[in-house]
Amino acid sequence: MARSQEEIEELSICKDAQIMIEKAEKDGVVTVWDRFKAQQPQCTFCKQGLSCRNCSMGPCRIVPGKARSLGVCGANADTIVARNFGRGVAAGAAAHSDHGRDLLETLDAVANSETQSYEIRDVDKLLRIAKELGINTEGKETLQVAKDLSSTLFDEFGIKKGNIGFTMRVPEVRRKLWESLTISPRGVDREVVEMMHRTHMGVDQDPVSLLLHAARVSLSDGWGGSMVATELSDILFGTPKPVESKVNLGVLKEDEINILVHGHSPIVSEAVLTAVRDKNNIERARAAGAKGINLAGLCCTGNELLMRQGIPMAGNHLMTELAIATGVVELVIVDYQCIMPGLIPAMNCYHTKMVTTSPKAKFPGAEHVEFSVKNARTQAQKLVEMAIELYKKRDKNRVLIPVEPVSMMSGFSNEAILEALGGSLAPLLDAIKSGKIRGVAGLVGCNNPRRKHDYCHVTLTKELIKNDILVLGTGCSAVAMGKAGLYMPEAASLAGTGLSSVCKALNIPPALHVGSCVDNSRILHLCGLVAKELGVDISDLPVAGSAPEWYSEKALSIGLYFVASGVYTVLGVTPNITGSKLVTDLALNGLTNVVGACFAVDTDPHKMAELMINHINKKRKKLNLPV
Ligand code: XCC
Repeated sequence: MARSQEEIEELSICKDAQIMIEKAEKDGVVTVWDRFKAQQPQCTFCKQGLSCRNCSMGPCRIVPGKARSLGVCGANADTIVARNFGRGVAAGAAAHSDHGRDLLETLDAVANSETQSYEIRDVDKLLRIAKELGINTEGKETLQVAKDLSSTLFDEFGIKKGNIGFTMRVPEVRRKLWESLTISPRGVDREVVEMMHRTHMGVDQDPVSLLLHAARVSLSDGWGGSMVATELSDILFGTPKPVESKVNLGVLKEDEINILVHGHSPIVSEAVLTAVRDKNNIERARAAGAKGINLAGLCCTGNELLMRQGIPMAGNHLMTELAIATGVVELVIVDYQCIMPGLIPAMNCYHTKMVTTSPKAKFPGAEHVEFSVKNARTQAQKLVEMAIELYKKRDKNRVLIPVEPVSMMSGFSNEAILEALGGSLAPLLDAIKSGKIRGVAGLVGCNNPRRKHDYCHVTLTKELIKNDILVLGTGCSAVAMGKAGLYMPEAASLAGTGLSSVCKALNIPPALHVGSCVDNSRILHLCGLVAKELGVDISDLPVAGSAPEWYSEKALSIGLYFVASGVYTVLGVTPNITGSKLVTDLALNGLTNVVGACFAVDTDPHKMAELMINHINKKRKKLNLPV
């Protein structure tokens, strides 16, 4: 039965989503909300983390305090919950870091002149990062430095000895704390493998020990794999600078060929962009009756293109099927992560084709055009030609572009923030000390059909900026803020007087788009820089993090590396750990005594804001700053 208008408004705060949910229903497209409904009621054992299928004596489902309080092997609820959580963190860290490794392989191929498809666009950053990691750059050719850097970073993935190089960005006091807890991150490959080992039947049964290792895994992602992904993406594709663009489904164009890139890595999307801008292809598109070729992004590969190239953003995670339902999308080109298999039946309702490009992520029903570092240019050309052919099949009677696009600013890398501040952190620190900016919040993560789409992201951001807290956004959270108009300097009118005066002086928005999910490493780095400048630990800073609508295992890793780095983090969706009081207490309280920060969970964005503001005030008081 079709949903009423009220029901649709309960699903999303976004006009484009609301209109398209209705059209999708009419067109017979099954969406994530339909499948979510069909899954109800969901398994309460799994929800609490109390089911285990790590071995074939099971699967087991634990009922604490009852006859079934132990699994067949004898593992109790605490062990099972901690093991499940640890495996989730490991999967998330692996996803980010394997993405980082793809960038590394690309840099290596460029360094060894094995590809014509990519180049080094930010040589200054290459030299800076190489020096930071102890590589001698004196008198060396650029490509030699790139070779040395790639060889150093390859070693770090599985590290031979010691800790990963970027941990030098952390204040010494925190590095020592990590050492004392034996959670200093070694290479991500090693940490993830060790987590899989520990969670095998009959290995680590101690929930505290498992959680500490989960923290170590996450740190090897945040200060390792993700940071490598960010820094190498900047070196290869350019370090982002402030740029204005557009966001929401209104960026799609009725009179042009529309190509969407979806996934995470910039390696494919940058190659597609080059082909889309090729004059001959634009001519071909015109010959096919279109005015041009329009490239737009979805999710994090969209964020990568938006940050560096100003390419418009069609939407975040829950908008991906709805984008197809506009009927104007010729091609969806995907790499990996967050691509719902539900896109395949959705595209089958239209002339749209989905093309997979990574050998790691194939989807039955999608065409596979495999990209490698060497063939990216030719494969991208093939895809653009495919889109031009598909345009001829578009059914003009089934087209609906639901709204006008909204303007947004993007491109706030740490380098760009420093430049906006006149080259040093001093103005930011002064503003924090005076209380004009009371603190900084990182708002990150996904959408989840458990929450009204974008409601928590937007409401929480508005509350924070109203209270003079500068918001840094990444991932799908950033897209939500962009759509709500919070990424334009004019949004300063929604901020408190202090933050608003800073924004007006610098002509920046009160919420800054700092990138994709791997770019949470930019936030970590900034925290490290500020803490070092102030001579304190990261856990002393008036900062907080939040993933208000998270769904993915990557978000688990992100949340945990923020906490393990000393950043209090509020989640808007409860992780599957409530089956263990011990693990839940540790996450929500106990971790503070261990790493100086913990998680909080609340589903109401107003209460989430209150928690974050109270935390920031507490930290300000401790630093003797006005509250
Ligand atoms: Fe995926 Fe990165 Fe989550 Fe969005 S925020 S749903 S992880 S695209 Ni990364």
